[in-house]
Formats: sequence, structure tokens, C-alpha cells
Amino acid sequence: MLDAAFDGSGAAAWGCVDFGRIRPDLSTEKRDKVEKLCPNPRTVLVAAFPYFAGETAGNLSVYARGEDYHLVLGRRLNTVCKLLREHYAGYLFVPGVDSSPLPERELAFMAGLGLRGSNGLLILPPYGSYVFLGTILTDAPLEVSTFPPAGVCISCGKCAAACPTAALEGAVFHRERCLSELTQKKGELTGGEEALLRRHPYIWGCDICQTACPYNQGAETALLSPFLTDLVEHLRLSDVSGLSNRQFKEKYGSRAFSWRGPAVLRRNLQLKHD
Ligand code: B12
Ligand code: SF4
Ligand code: SF4
Repeated sequence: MLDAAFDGSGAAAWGCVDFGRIRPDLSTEKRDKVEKLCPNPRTVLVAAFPYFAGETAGNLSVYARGEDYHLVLGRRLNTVCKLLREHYAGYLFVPGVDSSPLPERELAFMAGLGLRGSNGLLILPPYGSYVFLGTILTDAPLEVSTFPPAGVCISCGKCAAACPTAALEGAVFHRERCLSELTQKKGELTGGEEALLRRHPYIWGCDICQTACPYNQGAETALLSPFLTDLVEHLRLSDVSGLSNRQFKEKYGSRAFSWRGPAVLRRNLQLKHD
């Protein structure tokens, strides 16, 4: 039944984890959020959706070039949930993408999906680490996956060596130094942060530790057309200057790079022009 539900959803792999395994890792705040969504959580389904669209130049990170993955995965997971509700009447099925209180990568690793990359990301050959994760939280006692937990990557160290800010330091991730974080940070940046962004090839997100990874060389492309067509690979200052918030939303509201509004993109683009 579950295979049938995920079949055709655009997921390349999926698995099921007992909620009890992830519960101890959640803060009280996150547990409360989970229980608000689903008062008696029993299992979590986790699925990986490839998004690579090929090697092309641009100043937007690859993950943000197609339609916003929150929208795409949201639609796909809703269809899966609809089928599950018909089959398991009386149970709750709650889809989640990114903004959910669930640690999506850790769930994927527990379900035995792909490999644990030293850059912190889930690698799913032949799609590399270019996969988004989505979850379905439920109070249904679904059969949990019996695959062994995810293995580890070849640990070649190329991601850490390529990272321009030394954000990857063994098992430690310095989030505050990560350029993906800095491009998405609202408000004023420090002089040091500005200097880092000036040298950064992207104005939104960062793919450097992914492009360095051997598993991403010749990665297979996405299975879903919203990640392959109508791409925005590059933004110029003229694309976002002079737009009101409303005009910006109309133009780019369905893009993952729009969630912080136009001011952050303008700031990042202006840094390149200074
Ligand atoms: C906050 C966040 C960020 C922050 C902080 C990232 C971080 N490494 O902590 C910022 C803005 C920097 C970020 C950047 C990116 N993100 Co992000 N992010 C998230 C988000 C919303 C929450 C992550 C979180 O803190 N979870 C709580 C922790 C406790 O759980 P966890 O994520 O499972 O992590 C566990 C382990 O994996 C490990 N761990 C966590 N980080 C790291 C880092 C290293 C180096 C190591 C060794 C271990 C490790 O410790 C945790 C406890 O077991 C998730 C979505 C979600 N709800 O999970 C997406 C998510 C992790 N991000 C994603 C993506 C695609 C990215 C970017 C590639 C986007 C881009 N191109 O710019 C970069 C990659 C940067 C990087 N090398 O990690 C995907 C990852 C898909 C995949 N293949 O793994 C996710 C799952 C979103 C999604 N729905 O697909 N992200
Ligand atoms: S996303 Fe960029 S800045 Fe962040 S860890 Fe990877 S290479 Fe470093
Ligand atoms: S670059 Fe090497 S160490 Fe880093 S995630 Fe890829 S295989 Fe692992």
C-alpha cells in the first residue's frame, strides 16, 4: 500500500520510522509542536525527492532555481496523505516540508535512506545530495522500515576543504559561518559577513560543499518537472530593484529564494556592485 502511495509522487526513496526513536532527540518545544499537529504520534514517513537540473551557471543556489520545493513537495505529500487516509480511515496524516518540527535528515538516516555525508547532508546515489526531504507524521501504527541505518560517505574531506568559511569542521557545523545562512540572514550584516558575501559566487544559498562532492559528479536529474523547467538561475539587481513587496511577491512568490522578501536579495546583489 505505501509503495503504491509513494509511486509516482516523484520521490526516489522513502521509509518509515517509529516516532519513539526520534522523540528523545526533540526539544520540549518541538515535541509540543509535534503533538499539536498529531496528538498521539506513532510513526513518521520520510521521502527524498531529487531536484538537480544539470550543471549550469548562475548566482542562485540550485535548490532555489525551480518552483519552491515547499509548494512542490506539499502537493505531492498531500496526494500521498489522501490515499493513506482512504486506506487507514480514522488516522491522522500530516505532511511536513522543512518548516516542520521534525529533524528531516536524521529521520532519513534512521530510515536507512542513502548515506550520511560529512557535509551534514543526505546523499542518495545516483541523485547525489540534490534531494529534498519531506515527512508525513501519523498516529497510525505503520510498519517501520527494516533497512539498516544509513551508512556514511567515503569521507574524502573535499566538502570541508572547499568550504570558503571553514563552516565544516569534522562533526561540528558552524552555522553562523555558513554562506547559505548568511545569504538568508535578515537585517544588517557585520563587516566580516559582508566581506564573505562579496566573495561568494551565490546571492542566495550555497552549493560549494555539494559541487565538491564526488557523489554529485554526474548526478541524475530530478523526476519532477517543476524542478527542471521554468528555472531562474541568475538574478540581477535590475530584476528586484524598484519592486514593491507586492510586486515582488507576484513575480517571485513561488520561488524558494523569495521567503525573506526583496530587501535581502537587493542587499546581497548590491554587495557585488560595491
Ligand atoms: C535550519 C536549516 C538550515 C540552516 C542550518 C543547516 C544545518 N546544517 O544545521 C542553513 C540555513 C545553514 C541551511 C543550509 C542548507 N540547507 Co537546510 N535546513 C534547515 C532545516 C530547516 C532544519 C535543520 C535542523 O536544524 N534540524 C534539527 C537538527 C537537530 O536535525 P537534523 O537536521 O536532522 O540534523 C542532525 C544531523 O544531520 C546532524 N547535523 C546537522 N547539521 C550537521 C552538519 C554537519 C557538518 C554534520 C556532520 C552533522 C550535522 O546533527 C543533527 C542531530 O542528529 C532543515 C529541514 C528540517 N526540518 O529538518 C533543512 C534541510 C536540512 N536543508 C536542506 C538543504 C537543501 C540545505 C542547503 C543545501 C541549501 C543551499 N543550497 O543553500 C544548505 C546546506 C548547508 C549544509 N552544509 O548543511 C535540506 C537537506 C536535504 C539533504 N539532502 O540532506 C533540508 C532537509 C530541507 C529539505 N526539506 O529538504 N539549512
Ligand atoms: S553551504 Fe557553503 S558555506 Fe555552508 S558549509 Fe557548505 S560550502 Fe560551507
Ligand atoms: S565531499 Fe567527500 S567527505 Fe564530503 S560529503 Fe562528499 S564524499 Fe563525504
